[in-house]
Amino acid sequence: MSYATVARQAPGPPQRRPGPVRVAVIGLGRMGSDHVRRLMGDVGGAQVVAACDPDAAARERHEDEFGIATFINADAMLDESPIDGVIIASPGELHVAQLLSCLERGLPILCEKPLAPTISAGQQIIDAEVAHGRRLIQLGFMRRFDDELSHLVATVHSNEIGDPLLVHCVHRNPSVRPTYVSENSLNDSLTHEIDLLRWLLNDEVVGVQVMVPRSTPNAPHLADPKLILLEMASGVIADVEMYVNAAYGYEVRCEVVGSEGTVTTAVGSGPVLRHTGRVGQRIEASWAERFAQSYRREVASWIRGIDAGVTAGPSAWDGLVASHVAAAAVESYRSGRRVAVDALAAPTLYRS
Ligand code: ISE
Repeated sequence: MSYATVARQAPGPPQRRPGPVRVAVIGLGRMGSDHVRRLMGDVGGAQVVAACDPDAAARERHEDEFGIATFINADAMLDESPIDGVIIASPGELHVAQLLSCLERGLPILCEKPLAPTISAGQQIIDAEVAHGRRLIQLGFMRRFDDELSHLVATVHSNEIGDPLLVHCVHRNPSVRPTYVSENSLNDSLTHEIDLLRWLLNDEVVGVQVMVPRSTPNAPHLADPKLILLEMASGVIADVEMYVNAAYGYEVRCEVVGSEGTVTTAVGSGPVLRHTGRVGQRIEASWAERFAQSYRREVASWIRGIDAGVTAGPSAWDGLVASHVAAAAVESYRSGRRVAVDALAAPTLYRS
């Protein structure tokens, strides 16, 4: 399903009062705080009116800097605040209860990945949204709003390179948090590539195999890097290098090999410098920097959707499928074997 897919409208959304879209943010860690800043800054037409987080210092910082009402508890915030939409940026294991609370109240939600910590929990969310009758959840796969990747996808969709045959992906982080475990590069980071492949190829993953080469001394407790082979239903094969302690910077690259040509995302950004016998370009230091514009567009499009009474962008279903494939990747990593990925049947609500 493409990110431009608009939800089936049944029944219509409640009428919104005129004025800026009033947003509540659940979770004031790095992601939540960045969203507050974006909404109070250059994303127009919105205002963060409430936020919640168990951490007192985070609440105080946001009260002082932005003058927003803060709460410890998400349900208390949802009960007491006049809001038009909610951003969920809390740890993944809290998403189910928070998403269900928002769905019960009929509130549009922008939820950071993962949708839920387990597939059965994710299915609960899908069931609740389907029972509601119209989409309310946009999942935070911000790459779908990235210029560079959108051009690559548009080139493939325009058939300019013929039939896609192979895809090569690179996903490198300079380093990761100390609590990161080996599986996280699959059940967290790799979900971006899984979603990219589904968007790019309009196709589903049917098999996955994770290979682990010699590991980097930069993180001796982790199996890092990893090489992941993803087989698509059409026969296209994608390889993904996941390397989360690459040290030098943050990089996401993709090349599609087609029957009539190839298309590749640009390397680095900004001007190309030639100096002292070298040629070079800047590499971003983090995902927040690399995808800053994508996050802005993602949030701006979500706000426009609330204004227009539609939910578009990557769906809860996209989130569930990405987690389902990622779970198969974890199984392959642990067993050392190729794992077949069962097809999931999308409810009508999510079919374009
Ligand atoms: C990390 O897991 C994320 O969630 C970020 O969205 C992504 O850009 C980063 O590369 C991942 O490692």
